[in-house]
Amino acid sequence: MYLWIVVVAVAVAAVAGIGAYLYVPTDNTIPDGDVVVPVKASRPGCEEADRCYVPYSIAVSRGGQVTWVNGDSAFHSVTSGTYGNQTDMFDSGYMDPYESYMVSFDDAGTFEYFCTLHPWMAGQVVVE
Ligand SMILES: [Cu+2]
Repeated sequence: MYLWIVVVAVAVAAVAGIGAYLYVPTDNTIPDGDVVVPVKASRPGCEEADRCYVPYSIAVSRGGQVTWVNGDSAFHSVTSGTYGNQTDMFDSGYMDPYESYMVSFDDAGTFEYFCTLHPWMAGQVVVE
């Protein structure tokens, strides 16, 4: 079984009503994810086709979870808000290759997110 490591989940959950978890794989397998950071997302250009996070937009029901996986060989983050306007809803911190990050969403709405390392990387979660 995979071992989930809780990262600031309690603090984040208390503030925003969500849970967030960073998963560090114990071997070289890429874990399953709903949204994947594809190879070469660290280079500008992926935003031209909205493919810095795949899929760019993902829909979940209230109370649902989204899992991101870093499938690239560079560090990336999954951080709420937009570049220059970060919010405190969730932040994976630096994700190593093959690490995954899970956030549960309790409130409806459209939530933008981005990568703190690569300003062109953006995506969104639509909670219905
Ligand atoms: Cu990035």
